[in-house]
Amino acid sequence: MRPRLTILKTDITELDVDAIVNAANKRLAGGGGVDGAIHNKGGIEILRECQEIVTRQGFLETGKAVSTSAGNLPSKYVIHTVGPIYSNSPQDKEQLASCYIESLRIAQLLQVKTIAFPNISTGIYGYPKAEAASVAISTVRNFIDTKAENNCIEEIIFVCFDEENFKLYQQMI
Ligand code: AR6
Repeated sequence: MRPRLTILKTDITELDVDAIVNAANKRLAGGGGVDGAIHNKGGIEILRECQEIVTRQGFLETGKAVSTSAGNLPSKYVIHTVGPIYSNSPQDKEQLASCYIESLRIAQLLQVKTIAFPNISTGIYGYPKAEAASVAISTVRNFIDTKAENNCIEEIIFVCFDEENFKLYQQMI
Protein backbone atom coordinates (compact mmCIF):
# COMPACT_ATOMS: atom_id res chain seq x y z
CA MET A 1 0.00 0.00 0.00
CA ARG A 2 1.15 3.52 -0.74
CA PRO A 3 1.28 5.57 2.48
CA ARG A 4 -0.69 8.81 2.49
CA LEU A 5 1.00 12.07 3.36
CA THR A 6 -0.84 14.41 5.68
CA ILE A 7 -0.13 17.71 7.41
CA LEU A 8 -1.27 18.62 10.91
CA LYS A 9 -0.78 21.80 12.89
CA THR A 10 -0.50 20.51 16.42
CA ASP A 11 1.74 19.54 19.32
CA ILE A 12 3.32 16.22 18.30
CA THR A 13 3.18 14.91 21.88
CA GLU A 14 -0.62 14.85 21.66
CA LEU A 15 -0.74 12.41 18.75
CA ASP A 16 -2.01 8.89 19.14
CA VAL A 17 0.09 7.37 16.34
CA ASP A 18 2.42 4.38 16.33
CA ALA A 19 5.60 6.47 16.26
CA ILE A 20 6.55 10.10 16.67
CA VAL A 21 9.95 11.39 15.59
CA ASN A 22 12.03 13.56 17.90
CA ALA A 23 14.44 16.26 16.70
CA ALA A 24 17.07 15.26 19.24
CA ASN A 25 20.71 16.13 19.88
CA LYS A 26 23.72 13.81 19.57
CA ARG A 27 23.82 13.14 23.31
CA LEU A 28 20.12 12.12 23.36
CA ALA A 29 20.03 14.12 26.54
CA GLY A 30 16.82 16.08 26.05
CA GLY A 31 16.81 19.81 25.40
CA GLY A 32 14.45 22.56 24.22
CA GLY A 33 11.88 22.66 21.42
CA VAL A 34 10.13 19.46 20.45
CA ASP A 35 12.78 17.40 22.26
CA GLY A 36 11.97 19.19 25.53
CA ALA A 37 8.23 18.69 24.99
CA ILE A 38 8.66 14.94 24.32
CA HIS A 39 10.85 14.32 27.36
CA ASN A 40 8.74 16.51 29.66
CA LYS A 41 5.52 14.80 28.75
CA GLY A 42 6.92 11.32 28.06
CA GLY A 43 8.65 11.07 31.43
CA ILE A 44 11.90 9.59 32.68
CA GLU A 45 11.60 6.21 30.92
CA ILE A 46 12.44 7.76 27.55
CA LEU A 47 15.54 9.43 28.95
CA ARG A 48 16.61 6.20 30.64
CA GLU A 49 16.42 4.31 27.34
CA CYS A 50 18.27 7.15 25.57
CA GLN A 51 21.06 6.95 28.13
CA GLU A 52 21.28 3.21 27.67
CA ILE A 53 21.69 3.68 23.91
CA VAL A 54 24.45 6.28 24.37
CA THR A 55 26.24 4.05 26.88
CA ARG A 56 26.08 1.16 24.42
CA GLN A 57 26.94 2.90 21.15
CA GLY A 58 28.15 6.42 21.96
CA PHE A 59 26.68 9.70 20.73
CA LEU A 60 24.33 9.53 17.77
CA GLU A 61 25.75 10.90 14.52
CA THR A 62 23.92 13.63 12.66
CA GLY A 63 21.44 12.06 10.21
CA LYS A 64 21.12 8.81 12.18
CA ALA A 65 18.11 7.58 14.17
CA VAL A 66 17.32 5.25 17.07
CA SER A 67 14.09 4.26 18.79
CA THR A 68 12.81 4.05 22.34
CA SER A 69 9.44 3.40 23.89
CA ALA A 70 7.21 6.44 24.32
CA GLY A 71 6.84 6.47 28.12
CA ASN A 72 3.66 8.33 29.09
CA LEU A 73 2.94 9.59 25.57
CA PRO A 74 -0.01 8.23 23.59
CA SER A 75 2.25 6.90 20.81
CA LYS A 76 4.04 3.52 21.02
CA TYR A 77 7.53 4.59 20.01
CA VAL A 78 9.72 7.65 19.82
CA ILE A 79 12.25 7.64 16.99
CA HIS A 80 15.07 10.03 17.88
CA THR A 81 17.05 11.56 15.04
CA VAL A 82 19.70 14.26 14.98
CA GLY A 83 19.23 16.96 12.37
CA PRO A 84 22.08 19.11 11.08
CA ILE A 85 22.91 22.45 12.67
CA TYR A 86 22.44 24.64 9.60
CA SER A 87 25.74 25.77 8.12
CA ASN A 88 24.79 26.52 4.52
CA SER A 89 26.89 23.63 3.20
CA PRO A 90 25.81 20.82 0.82
CA GLN A 91 26.13 18.41 3.74
CA ASP A 92 23.11 20.01 5.46
CA LYS A 93 20.73 18.71 2.83
CA GLU A 94 22.22 15.20 2.81
CA GLN A 95 22.08 14.98 6.58
CA LEU A 96 18.53 16.31 6.80
CA ALA A 97 17.37 13.85 4.11
CA SER A 98 19.12 11.07 6.02
CA CYS A 99 17.10 11.90 9.18
CA TYR A 100 13.87 11.18 7.30
CA ILE A 101 15.19 8.05 5.58
CA GLU A 102 16.72 6.53 8.72
CA SER A 103 13.57 7.26 10.74
CA LEU A 104 11.38 5.61 8.10
CA ARG A 105 13.69 2.58 8.00
CA ILE A 106 13.35 2.16 11.74
CA ALA A 107 9.59 2.64 11.46
CA GLN A 108 9.47 -0.23 8.98
CA LEU A 109 11.52 -2.46 11.28
CA LEU A 110 9.06 -1.67 14.07
CA GLN A 111 6.10 -2.43 11.75
CA VAL A 112 4.76 1.05 12.29
CA LYS A 113 1.56 2.01 10.46
CA THR A 114 1.39 5.69 11.36
CA ILE A 115 4.38 7.97 11.91
CA ALA A 116 4.55 11.71 12.63
CA PHE A 117 7.55 13.93 11.90
CA PRO A 118 8.26 17.38 13.33
CA ASN A 119 9.98 19.91 11.04
CA ILE A 120 13.46 18.66 11.93
CA SER A 121 16.25 21.28 12.29
CA THR A 122 13.96 24.26 11.62
CA GLY A 123 13.95 25.54 15.20
CA ILE A 124 17.05 25.81 17.36
CA TYR A 125 19.25 24.31 14.59
CA GLY A 126 18.35 27.17 12.25
CA TYR A 127 17.63 25.40 8.95
CA PRO A 128 15.68 27.76 6.64
CA LYS A 129 12.10 26.52 6.76
CA ALA A 130 11.27 26.53 3.03
CA GLU A 131 14.46 24.63 2.16
CA ALA A 132 13.91 22.14 4.97
CA ALA A 133 10.30 21.55 3.89
CA SER A 134 11.41 20.90 0.33
CA VAL A 135 14.04 18.36 1.50
CA ALA A 136 11.58 16.68 3.87
CA ILE A 137 8.80 16.32 1.32
CA SER A 138 10.98 15.19 -1.60
CA THR A 139 12.86 12.70 0.57
CA VAL A 140 9.70 11.15 1.99
CA ARG A 141 8.07 11.00 -1.45
CA ASN A 142 11.14 9.34 -2.89
CA PHE A 143 11.22 6.83 -0.02
CA ILE A 144 7.57 5.99 -0.66
CA ASP A 145 8.19 5.54 -4.38
CA THR A 146 11.19 3.26 -3.94
CA LYS A 147 9.67 1.22 -1.10
CA ALA A 148 6.20 0.97 -2.57
CA GLU A 149 6.13 -2.76 -2.09
CA ASN A 150 6.28 -4.42 1.31
CA ASN A 151 5.64 -1.14 3.05
CA CYS A 152 3.76 -1.45 6.34
CA ILE A 153 3.46 2.32 6.73
CA GLU A 154 -0.04 3.62 5.97
CA GLU A 155 0.26 7.27 6.95
CA ILE A 156 3.13 9.74 7.27
CA ILE A 157 2.20 12.95 9.05
CA PHE A 158 4.17 16.19 8.82
CA VAL A 159 3.47 17.99 12.06
CA CYS A 160 3.84 21.73 11.74
CA PHE A 161 3.93 23.59 15.04
CA ASP A 162 4.44 27.11 13.76
CA GLU A 163 2.29 28.94 11.22
CA GLU A 164 5.17 29.51 8.78
CA ASN A 165 5.90 25.79 8.42
CA PHE A 166 2.19 24.97 8.25
CA LYS A 167 1.70 27.37 5.32
CA LEU A 168 4.81 26.08 3.54
CA TYR A 169 3.72 22.46 3.79
CA GLN A 170 0.20 23.30 2.63
CA GLN A 171 1.67 24.94 -0.46
CA MET A 172 4.17 22.18 -1.16
CA ILE A 173 2.15 19.00 -0.68
N1 AR6 B 1 5.35 19.59 18.55
C1 AR6 B 1 5.69 19.65 17.23
N2 AR6 B 1 6.64 20.49 16.76
C2 AR6 B 1 7.28 21.26 17.66
C3 AR6 B 1 7.00 21.23 19.05
C4 AR6 B 1 5.98 20.34 19.48
N3 AR6 B 1 5.63 20.24 20.76
N4 AR6 B 1 7.82 22.13 19.67
C5 AR6 B 1 8.57 22.69 18.71
N5 AR6 B 1 8.25 22.19 17.50
P1 AR6 B 1 13.45 22.28 17.47
P2 AR6 B 1 15.85 21.49 15.95
C6 AR6 B 1 8.80 22.49 16.17
O1 AR6 B 1 14.10 23.52 17.94
O2 AR6 B 1 15.80 22.77 15.20
C7 AR6 B 1 16.69 20.78 21.06
O3 AR6 B 1 17.22 21.49 22.13
C8 AR6 B 1 9.44 23.83 15.96
O4 AR6 B 1 8.46 24.82 15.64
O5 AR6 B 1 12.64 21.50 18.41
O6 AR6 B 1 16.04 20.22 15.18
C9 AR6 B 1 17.43 19.47 20.80
O7 AR6 B 1 17.89 18.88 22.01
C10 AR6 B 1 10.35 23.55 14.78
O8 AR6 B 1 9.66 23.77 13.56
O9 AR6 B 1 14.54 21.24 16.85
C11 AR6 B 1 18.56 19.91 19.92
O10 AR6 B 1 19.63 20.40 20.68
C12 AR6 B 1 10.67 22.08 14.88
O11 AR6 B 1 9.84 21.55 15.91
C13 AR6 B 1 17.96 21.02 19.12
O12 AR6 B 1 16.88 21.54 19.88
C14 AR6 B 1 12.12 21.77 15.23
O13 AR6 B 1 12.57 22.70 16.19
C15 AR6 B 1 17.39 20.52 17.80
O14 AR6 B 1 17.00 21.62 17.03
